[in-house]
Parts: sequence; structure tokens; C-alpha cells
Amino acid sequence: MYTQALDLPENAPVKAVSGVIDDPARLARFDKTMEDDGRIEPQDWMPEAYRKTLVRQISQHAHSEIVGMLPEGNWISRAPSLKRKAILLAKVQDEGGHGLYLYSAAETLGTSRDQMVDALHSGRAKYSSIFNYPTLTWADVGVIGWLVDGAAIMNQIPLCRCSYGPYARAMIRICKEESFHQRQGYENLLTMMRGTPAQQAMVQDAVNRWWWPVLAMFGPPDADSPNSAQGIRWGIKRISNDELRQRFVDATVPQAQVLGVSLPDPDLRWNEEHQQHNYGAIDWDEFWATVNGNGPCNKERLATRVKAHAQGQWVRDAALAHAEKQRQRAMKEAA
Ligand code: BYC
Repeated sequence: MYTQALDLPENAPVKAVSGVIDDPARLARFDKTMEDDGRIEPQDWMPEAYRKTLVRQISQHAHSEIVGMLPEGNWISRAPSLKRKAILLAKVQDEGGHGLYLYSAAETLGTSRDQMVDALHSGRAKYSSIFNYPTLTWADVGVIGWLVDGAAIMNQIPLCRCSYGPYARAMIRICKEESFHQRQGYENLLTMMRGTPAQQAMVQDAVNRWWWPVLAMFGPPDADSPNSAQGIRWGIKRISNDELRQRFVDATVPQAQVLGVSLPDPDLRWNEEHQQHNYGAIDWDEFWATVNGNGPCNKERLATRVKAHAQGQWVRDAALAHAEKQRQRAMKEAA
């Protein structure tokens, strides 16, 4: 359950996509590329462990984008105005697009989209913990844009410099779109904060519920992050989980002040000596329970995805039938 192992046998011989067993000369060339901060492209030789790590991270990222459409998608039919509805529709569609670029990037590593989707639907693949929390009010839509997309940008900007070319290039476009997502969320909240006391209270309540899960989004503390050291050596991760979390807190505190909301952490204060904010303890038990399938909405999210996939089967069948018809027609014309 809930692993990213996909379909790669654990103790498989160390074999590249090309089918060639790892050899010292190729490994030395790969290591030199890493040392020079160079890029690896799909046609280049790469160690199996590097390929496997990328498939794990990129597929998890793709699944997060797709499942991430659900909490906000719930509000499309209840958006308070035509303008807000159009913005939200565009944002949710963007996330679907991000999932598609990322599945495509992962496919260049030799894993099919069907395999990845199957891993998600059968509960073997992870996706971001944050999307297992409910969106109870319209203010949650704004807070997701401000905090969740804000955290995503902090985490994803460094990925634009990832050593694997297709992932890095996908991230450039994704980050541009995430920036629009973050701004629309913040602007939505600013509007509500200029509104009635009930609207202001709704925003504060949403901030109180999302703040801690958002801090956990960056992943476990560095000391408990089994993948970080190798990910950083390979130029996949550039900045550690804790460092990104700290940068996010430091960037967000002044934004909260402008908005006029408080952040629900009595230990949050500026540390003059370290020139950064101290913050309180994150509940890692809650994080792991959510990652392992027992968060507030895990079962609902997965069930919704599986249902949507089954209901879309006729579209995939029709597209395949159409492609086959085109192929037959082209063959007939060529004959
Ligand atoms: N949720 O050794 P670690 C978005 C797992 S999309 C669930 O630190 P790593 C957005 C981790 O996978 C947001 N699982 O791992 C979309 C590992 O388990 P496995 C997604 C988590 O890979 C729509 C284990 O914990 N962003 O922003 O070095 C709308 C140990 O962790 C989480 C990405 O995926 C989590 N939060 O670092 C709005 C970005 N954290 O795989 C917004 C790309 C950790 O060994 N991914 N785990 O079984 C990354 O940057 C890294 O993979 C992570 C984790 C920082 C997430």
C-alpha cells in the first residue's frame, strides 16, 4: 500500500532504459555531468536508481496536480460571481494541464501513463498530503491559492533547475501558471477581508485550518527525509525540505499582516539573531497518517478519481476507435 515503488522490481539488475547494464565508464560520465551541474535528457544513459527516483517524484507530482483539482473543483458551481467562476475554472484546468505535462515527462523515463494511473488508483502511489483536507467554505478556495499554491511555488522554482531536462522544462511553465494561481487566491482573500465581519471570520477560520497542513506539505524534517541527500546529490532537489519551509514562513508572515489575518501559531516570532522566524512544532503524526491513507478525505478523493476515470472510459475508447479508423483510411489511400 501507499508506496511509490510502481512496477519496478525492487532487486532488479541495475539496468538502463536502453537495456545496457550499468558500467563504470558510463557511470563516470554521468557522475561528471552531475558534478558539472549539466542536464540529462531522455536519450542519455542514466543509472537505474536515478531513473527510478525521478519516476517516483514526477509521478507523485503529477498525481498531486490531478487530485489537487478536486478540493477546488467542488466550488466551481458555487463560486460567488461569474468572474470568480471563470478564474476558478481556469485555475482548475491549469492543474489538469500540469498533471499532463508531468505524466509526459515521466513517460520519457519508460513508465507508461497507464502504469502510473493504475498505481494511483490502487493506492500504491502517493500524492501530496495537502489535498486530503476538506474545502468547507469559499474562503478555502482563496486560502488554497494563497498558501497551497504559494508553498508549491516555493518548492517548485528550484525544480526548474532539476538535472533531468523534461522535468525542468515542464516546471518552468508550471511555475508561471502557479504564480497566477497564488495571486488570484490572495486577491480573493483581500476582497473578503474588506467585506463584512462574517466574511473576515470565514477567512481567518480557513487560515487556521490550512496553515499547519501547508507547512507539512514540504515533507518531513531533513533528518527524517530518506530521499533528500541523494536527490540533492543528483541535482533533482536543490534545496532541502526544512530550508524551503523556512523560506515559505518568512515570505508568508508579512503577507498575512497585509491581509489582516493572524497565523495560528503562538510560537511564531522573528528571530533577530538568525534573521528568520521561529515557528512551532508540526504534528508529524497527523502528516504520516494522511500520507498513509488515513487523512480526513483520502478515501473520498481516491474514490472520486477512480469513478471519473471509469466514467471517461468511453472517451478513451472513442479516441482509440477514431485513431484506428484514420490509420485504416491512410493505409487504404497509400495502397
Ligand atoms: N505528501 O524523503 P522525502 C501542488 C513522502 S502539487 C505526501 O522528503 P522527497 C499543487 C515522499 O514522497 C504538490 N507524501 O521525499 C497542485 C517520501 O515517500 P516515498 C506536490 C509526501 O521526494 C494543484 C516520504 O514522504 N508537489 O503543489 O525527497 C494545486 C519521505 O519524504 C509529502 C510536488 O510533488 C507530502 N507532502 O521530498 C495547487 C513537488 N512529502 O516517495 C498546488 C515535487 C513527502 O519515498 N516533489 N512525502 O514513498 C518534491 O519536491 C518532493 O518529492 C517532496 C518530498 C518535497 C514532496
